[in-house]
Amino acid sequence: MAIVYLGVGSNVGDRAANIEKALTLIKSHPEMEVAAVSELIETDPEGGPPQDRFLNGAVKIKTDLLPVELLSQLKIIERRLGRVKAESNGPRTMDLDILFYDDVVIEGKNLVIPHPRAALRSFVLKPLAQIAPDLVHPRLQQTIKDLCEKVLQTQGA
Ligand code: PH2
Ligand code: MG
Ligand code: MG
Repeated sequence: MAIVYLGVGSNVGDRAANIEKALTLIKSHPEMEVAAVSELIETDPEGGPPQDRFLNGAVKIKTDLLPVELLSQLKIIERRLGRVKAESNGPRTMDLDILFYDDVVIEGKNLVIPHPRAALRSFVLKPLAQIAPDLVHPRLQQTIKDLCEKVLQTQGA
């Protein structure tokens, strides 16, 4: 089974309820097992147009789905929660991102793992550091705890 870390985010509608529903759908999926869930944190939007604040969290799952299969299942869950295709980095009811999939490195057209901006974003690293401080970023060879400390030092967040 692969160990996968997901980033969850929402900044449209009832953000906490959206994330609860996403977690329920992930938990009830026959090929995903939830192993840990971080606290949800409120974060300022990074990039994109002016928009409301996000609730962000991180989830550890176990799965036998391949990375592309997992991506398409997560997109189905995003759509079930009302996600519509919108501008890049714009507001969204639900965003489910694959951050890490074991220590796999993939540079596909539609899927890049580790998530290309995971190591730069405090809204990803802070919740992830709660559930996986010692996880080593397979490209950067640094732990989530160290990456998180660096980002918080430079961003003062
Ligand atoms: N997601 C984005 C763009 N900006 N900012 C915050 N704080 N949280 C997010 O989840 C987020 C973002 C695109 O996926
Ligand atoms: Mg995202
Ligand atoms: Mg996404």
